[in-house]
Amino acid sequence: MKFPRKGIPQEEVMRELEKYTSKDLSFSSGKILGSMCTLPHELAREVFCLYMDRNLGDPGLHPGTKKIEEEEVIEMLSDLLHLERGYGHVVSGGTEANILAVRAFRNLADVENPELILPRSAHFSFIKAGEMLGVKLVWADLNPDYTVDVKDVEAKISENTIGIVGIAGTTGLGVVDDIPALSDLAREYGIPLHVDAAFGGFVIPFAKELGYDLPDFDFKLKGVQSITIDPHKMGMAPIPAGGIVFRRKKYLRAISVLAPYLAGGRILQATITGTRPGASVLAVWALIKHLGFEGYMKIVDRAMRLSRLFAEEIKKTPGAWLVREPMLNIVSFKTRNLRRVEKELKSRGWGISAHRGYIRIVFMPHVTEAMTREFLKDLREVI
Ligand code: 0PR
Repeated sequence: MKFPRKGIPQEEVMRELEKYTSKDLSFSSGKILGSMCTLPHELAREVFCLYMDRNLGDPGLHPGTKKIEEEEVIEMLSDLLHLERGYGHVVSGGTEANILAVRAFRNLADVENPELILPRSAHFSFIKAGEMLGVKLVWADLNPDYTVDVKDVEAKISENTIGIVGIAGTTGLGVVDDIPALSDLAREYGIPLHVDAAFGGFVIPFAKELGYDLPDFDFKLKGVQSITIDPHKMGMAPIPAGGIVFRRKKYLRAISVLAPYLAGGRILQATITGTRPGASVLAVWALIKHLGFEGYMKIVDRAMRLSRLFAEEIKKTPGAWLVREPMLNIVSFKTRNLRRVEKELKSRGWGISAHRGYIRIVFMPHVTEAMTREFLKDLREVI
């Protein structure tokens, strides 16, 4: 398409847009079952639209928004993760958060051939981190229950190891690694541990309080030096809103560069992106203030119950079986003739994928019991 010489009226632009976006699945369609995102909470949408001009790349212009990020959002996230004072940012997503953690570990380690040990179940954002930062990825094997094999992690530690990664809510299965054991290992060898709780960060604290038996995963464990926790997943915030929290300021300092000419004077910037949305920070702040721990507990309670209900139904479905019992609100299953089943379900409008060798259903806040039953009906018919 050519860059238009003359513009067209707004209404016409909107009509054209509608033509394209009507092809998208929306979270209110009742059909999206495989996504880790959801329809953002209405308060967050309102705040996001109101403040979309705020730029945290130049915090001197927006000191109020900066204060909310530094002193309130990061503090509230730290508190949720059992840390009195944390250091970090609301970033573009889990990918940037993971990259920042690896970058901090690499810069502080000062070894010539840096290596990062991570579970085979780790998200592909670490592949980007490894490539961009010149860090070799050393993959640790998984146990039969899909948690990382801590003995294999230990066997792979070398003098080049700059850090270890544990996952609290894997992308495919929602599995939480044995983070307490990884933390002990990290302390024993004097290596920092990063926990990727991009998904689990807004699930596990609430699920534990509800009585679900899940391992500790956060700063309560002394070996944990950084955590990725994404508000734009189970936090119900608008995209983009990832989160990175470090235990100590030295990690943030290790990735800061000088931006000498901005409105705030000579400032240090640790994020990958320069210009970045203050609206994301304000939306996250508003949501946490509005929902509180109890509000998130209700959301997680519903999601966890629905996951268990679905898992039990899968067990009763001939030709389908669970990959493993769910730990969080993600249920993954295999079927006979998986490819054909996937194709047929998609042709019935379901937003799912089977690219990992199984179908992953993520019980996000927009997923209802009626949707789940509708899907089960289709699944049984298709199988
Ligand atoms: N860490 C973990 C454990 C993740 O699952 C993800 C994303 C990331 C990091 C990276 O986060 P960002 O995508 O925010 O950078 N996991 C989702 C996935 O791969 C991302 C996603 C979200 C995919 C919504 C599809 C979708 O519709 O499943």
